[in-house]
Amino acid sequence: GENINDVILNLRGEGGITVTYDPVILNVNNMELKFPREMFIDGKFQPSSGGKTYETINPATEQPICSLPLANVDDVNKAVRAAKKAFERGEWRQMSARERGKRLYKLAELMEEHKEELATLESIDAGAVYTLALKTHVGMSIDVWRYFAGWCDKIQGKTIPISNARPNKNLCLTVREPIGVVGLITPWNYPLMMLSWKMAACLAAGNTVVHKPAQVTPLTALKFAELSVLAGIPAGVINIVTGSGSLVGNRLTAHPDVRKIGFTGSTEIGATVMEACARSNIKKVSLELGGKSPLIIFADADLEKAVKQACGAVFFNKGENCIAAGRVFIAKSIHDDFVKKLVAEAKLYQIGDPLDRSTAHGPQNHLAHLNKLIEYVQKSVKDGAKVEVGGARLDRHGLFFPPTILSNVDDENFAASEESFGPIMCISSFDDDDIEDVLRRANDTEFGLAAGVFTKDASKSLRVAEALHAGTVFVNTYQKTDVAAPFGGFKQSGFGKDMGEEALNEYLITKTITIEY
Ligand code: TAP
Repeated sequence: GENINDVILNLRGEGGITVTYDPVILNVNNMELKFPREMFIDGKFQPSSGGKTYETINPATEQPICSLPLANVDDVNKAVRAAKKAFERGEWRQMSARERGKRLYKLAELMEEHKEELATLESIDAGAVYTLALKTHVGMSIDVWRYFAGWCDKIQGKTIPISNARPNKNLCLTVREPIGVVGLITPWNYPLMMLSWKMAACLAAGNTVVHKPAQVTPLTALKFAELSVLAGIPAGVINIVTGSGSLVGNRLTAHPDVRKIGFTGSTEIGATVMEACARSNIKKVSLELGGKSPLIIFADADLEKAVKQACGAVFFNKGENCIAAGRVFIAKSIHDDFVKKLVAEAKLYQIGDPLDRSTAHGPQNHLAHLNKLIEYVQKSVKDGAKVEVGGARLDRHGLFFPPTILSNVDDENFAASEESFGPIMCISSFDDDDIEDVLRRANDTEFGLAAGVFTKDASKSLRVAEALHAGTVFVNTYQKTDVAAPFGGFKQSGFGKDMGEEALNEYLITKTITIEY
């Protein structure tokens, strides 16, 4: 094209590394934003071999941002071949674990240097509020790369005392090895962060990867690919294939040379993914799936704090949040007053252009999702819920849906069990003195991602935390995840952890070596 631009950056002390691509150049958010518009295979940005493209839309303006390759099966095969070659014969496997860690640190540093661009991209592509994108979408992504960069040279096996084959002796040891080519499939709610949670652990363990970002939010993954070249990650180690789940995702899960799938998305697609992994070649798989996380507010809670945190627990990132509190249980004695306070708090969220520094609540991610939210409220009202605030699309340009509160959501209501994945609080009340009953209702879900409780009674909080069947339980806080703490669901919220030391296990295999001497 005419606007071919060579973006060149010199690695400190390591000479120049060049990455070449035909960029989209936008003047947005008081900066000139340059980013790749092609997918990334074997170290090169390239179109789909079939020539097909699709457009990604800015949800704040409903205008297309740029067109991108719609990959086909051949493209996926090519990416897997590149990843396989990089795994079996490339520099990546030969370099020391410490050197691998250095490159991942460098990558984190480059992400830090480019964080305003990454956050701006997340804002225009996913509708993320810019200030939140800086702190969470991009900030936590950088943290997770640093965290796992530090793990590279600390992945160790054991020496194990086994029975000797007398008169000889035996030495038994274990080696923790990478699995091989890993396929990563991620959703649209935190595009860069979901990539990072998985890929950082995956690469720290020494694997190579083919990643399929969500079709509606591919841009930060491509900018990330550019930075990975500058960080010295060898060609073929990271491949990003843009396209649909039914084609690209499906081919990845079925591919005979892919040995592990890390998936985040819905429970329904998760089941399809697990089945394809089983049928194709018994791939290892980890699944971070849907949630309907209960939050219990007891009458003895710090109510001012509980109001703020309950709103945050539901409305954070416009509710497009896997651990969003999907059901809020409020003690009867405080219910009416507490709901009033929640409504007042929900009305404070400043709705608007996600790039505006005073905005707290941006547009929903894409149109199909927004339409599901409208339907969700209608169904729930039909089942007896009362709309306390919000509930309908805003009459303005862009995909805006306000913080919404539904009360009187009884156990049979559609909204008591279905995830909305949007800014919709579903409130039920419970008898102050019947802890067993509210626990039974909180656990009466097929999901088990997160849960929360607010009470000043320390022993009650511990008893409740113990009884709640969820992978993450928050006490007198919510939404407090950290890159060093394992994260993942129970029941149909999936299995396998992201983050923390445990995440490494998802991307390692253990070899036992027994020696006689
Ligand atoms: P899904 O529809 O499940 O999509 C997730 C990813 O899977 C997308 O990249 C999608 O591609 C791809 N996909 C679709 N069909 C596939 C197939 N047959 N084989 C392989 N991949 C396929 O979920 P979503 O709507 O994007 O995300 C919302 C859901 O994700 C919610 O349920 C939410 O709770 C869950 N979620 C969970 C977590 C954690 S950590 N547990 C975090 C975030 C989100 P397309 O781009 O074509 O759709």
